[in-house]
Amino acid sequence: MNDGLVLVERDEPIAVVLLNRPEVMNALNDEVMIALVGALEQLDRDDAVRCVVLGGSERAFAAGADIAEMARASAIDMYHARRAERWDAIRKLRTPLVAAVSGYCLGGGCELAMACDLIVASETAQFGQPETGLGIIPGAGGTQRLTRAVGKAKAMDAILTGRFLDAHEAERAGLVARVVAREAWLEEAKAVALAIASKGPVAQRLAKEAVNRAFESTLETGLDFERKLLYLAFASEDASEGLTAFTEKRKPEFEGR
Ligand code: CO8
Repeated sequence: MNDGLVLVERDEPIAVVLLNRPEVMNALNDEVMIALVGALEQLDRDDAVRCVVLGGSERAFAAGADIAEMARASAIDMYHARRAERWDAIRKLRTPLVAAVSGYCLGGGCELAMACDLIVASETAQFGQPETGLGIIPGAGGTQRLTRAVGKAKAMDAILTGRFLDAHEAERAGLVARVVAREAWLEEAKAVALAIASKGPVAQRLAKEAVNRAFESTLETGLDFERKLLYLAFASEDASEGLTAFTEKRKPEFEGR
């Protein structure tokens, strides 16, 4: 059980997971991360859930790792806390993950949003990696994922000066997929999740894997990987159903097989 630190609502074919530590702007302490990863892994194993929305509150997606917790920690405490394993677990999820970001999305919060497959941001969203102001650096992918998303110039600006990117700048820079109205941040993210959930589930998982591989391989290796996953997709019942349904001018009924 997670003591309400993470709220999970299943509304098949999607599920919504909300961080719930409002008194500290959803700061990510160990308890929250354990509860979050547990909830996400459970949903990931559930075939009825085809896309997950991960959000915070209107005021903050998450204002970073818990600074009070880190202030008490030694380097060896950090090492023993096995935090990296939790972040690796998020990276290994197969189910598409949509970050619904409203308000502050900072430090580990920004890293968490970037660990999702795409970000839907309220016009109120503020993205930042302010760690150097605390005398540390991003440690859950901020220097790597932000740089890949927005390029060196903007990443250096954000990480070295601590400047926040608002939702529109983040969208222009390639960090955010869509900017939506303040009051619609969660509903729009759910609509995106439903659109994702309406496609072939096996194909969605393979496509996610293929896109992520683009960051870790040469073009030739990536193209080869994509082709192999396409052949794998052809072996699925979903592919037979999707292709046949088109020729029969009807909506496909995917089973995720
Ligand atoms: N950790 C703990 N508590 C926090 C955090 C945080 N990250 N952010 C906000 N809070 C708390 C505040 O202390 C305050 O508590 P209290 O009411 O008891 O004083 C409450 O939330 C409300 O915050 P503010 O009063 O500061 O609200 P403001 O509206 O004035 O400011 C800000 C909002 C701008 C978000 C401000 O709170 C802020 O700057 N927060 C810190 C942002 C930050 O530096 N984040 C980076 C943290 S470091 C990090 O994330 C490293 C990741 C490494 C991951 C490694 C994994 C292996």
